[in-house]
Amino acid sequence: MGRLSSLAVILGLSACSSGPDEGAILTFESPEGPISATRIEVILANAAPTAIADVDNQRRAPGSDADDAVRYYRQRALGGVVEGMKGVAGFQLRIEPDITTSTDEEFIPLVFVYDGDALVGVGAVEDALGDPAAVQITPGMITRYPVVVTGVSLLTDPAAPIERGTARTVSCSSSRDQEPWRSGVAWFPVVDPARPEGRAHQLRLLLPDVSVDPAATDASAREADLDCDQHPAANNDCDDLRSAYYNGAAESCDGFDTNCDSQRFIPQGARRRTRPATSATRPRPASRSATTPRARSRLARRPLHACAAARVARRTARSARSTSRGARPPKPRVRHRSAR
Ligand SMILES: [Ca+2]
Ligand SMILES: [Ca+2]
Ligand SMILES: [Ca+2]
Repeated sequence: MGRLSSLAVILGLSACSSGPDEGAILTFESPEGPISATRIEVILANAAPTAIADVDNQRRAPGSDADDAVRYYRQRALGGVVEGMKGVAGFQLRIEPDITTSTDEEFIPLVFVYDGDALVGVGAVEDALGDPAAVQITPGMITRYPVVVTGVSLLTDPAAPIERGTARTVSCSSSRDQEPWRSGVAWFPVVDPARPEGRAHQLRLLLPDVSVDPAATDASAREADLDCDQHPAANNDCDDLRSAYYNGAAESCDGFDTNCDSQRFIPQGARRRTRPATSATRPRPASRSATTPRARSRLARRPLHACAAARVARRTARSARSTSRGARPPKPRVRHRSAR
């Protein structure tokens, strides 16, 4: 059985305060197939209901109409790092309690699996719906749980959408001079073939703000503001993975909904309007060539550079789920109008 390499670092749990017969024993499974791993990072999230936030309609990517239901977790205590294994299937570790650090007896362990420096898997003890569940870590008790590890590929392009089986780390920096610090991780587990309706949430873990306190190990008090744009995801940020997007941001004619109002401004060509001229408004012809039917037709077709607004037909996660169950999808409504 593996044991967390440094309990003092991991949970803030003290090895000397606990005996070998207490704590939570986690046994790793990788049902999709073997996942090679050289390092496992365990982070213990706060299991209190008030520390977990569900946010619907988080946009998947800047140019995307799709959005996801997202569940936020907050780190409660440092987990730790186990190194030196060759794979995750069958691996076991024990998390010991340390009442000198935390009196909590429930945590949600979130597991990040690395092969070298590359994040290759994520894992959790899953509830009946496939979402991360809590484990009991109580002095004087042994508890046992399976950890289901699924493969992920780490996205390096900030604009890339988080699809199933992908993950992204989000860094923040308060100023140009400050080194970016790891604000959190976002990932979307693959679908479980045995429970196609399960694992319905994209998952996000908020880590402690070490720009404020370098020794912080508890993110329980952080707002659900993963991208540190000062706009919490629940009510002011349709894209909490990218700091350029939030309610009130300046909108550009770039095709992206920067200010989260579901409207995008798209550069596109527009045709000149021709109105029937009256005798009073009809201009005198400048030349004979401009008055020919062919010249008037060419003038009408000449495109103008314009910015048109299109209301984005946002597809909620709920409607996406009902669609996947066979319901008729809502008819998209897209309106166009010329910019003034
Ligand atoms: Ca935000
Ligand atoms: Ca944002
Ligand atoms: Ca907009």
